[in-house]
Amino acid sequence: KGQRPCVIWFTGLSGSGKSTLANALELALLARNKHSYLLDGDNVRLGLTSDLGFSDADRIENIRRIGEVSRLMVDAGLIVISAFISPFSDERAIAKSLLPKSQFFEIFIDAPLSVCEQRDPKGLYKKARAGEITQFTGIDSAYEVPETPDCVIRTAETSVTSCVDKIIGFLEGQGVL
Ligand code: GGZ
Repeated sequence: KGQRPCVIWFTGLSGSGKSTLANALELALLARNKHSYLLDGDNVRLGLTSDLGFSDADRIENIRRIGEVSRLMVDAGLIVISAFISPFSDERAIAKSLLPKSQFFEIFIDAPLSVCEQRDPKGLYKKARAGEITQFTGIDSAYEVPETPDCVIRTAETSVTSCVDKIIGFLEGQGVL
């Protein structure tokens, strides 16, 4: 298939909409006959990084492995959608450094913490506030806001469809689609 393999790297808080948008984007790419693969907690943290938790060191190693796997998948010709909090700028930069500029796009899935906390789809913020979970991103673990993302998607004020349209438009602008 004629496609430019690349990594579409989502970063954002828990509840910001990464998984929702990643799944919707995957469908939109499929509709365009693009061969993509979605890396997310469901298929990575259960296997490749199942030995890791949520300490800073474990997150760093989690993202390091995901960056390497993303590069391998790009070598295999895929469009990779990577959807992890990836809270630290340094590790995002390392993942980016593994590929040419034209094949790695950092997309900041941006929603205020208050909105993410209100959404709380898994009740994790509630548990974090109650102290039942520690080292929770945004509560007692850091999230370093991307300073130079390639694209910013604000999910608090935008529908899923419009968010996906914006990402598709961005990828078209980059010549990926
Ligand atoms: C953050 C946690 C934590 C802690 C469990 N902090 O919203 P979710 O539930 O479905 O997605 C979150 C996911 C974060 O895993 P990542 O691999 O994306 O994190 S990182 O990039 O920082 O390595 C959340 C759940 O796991 N979860 N405990 N303490 N999120």
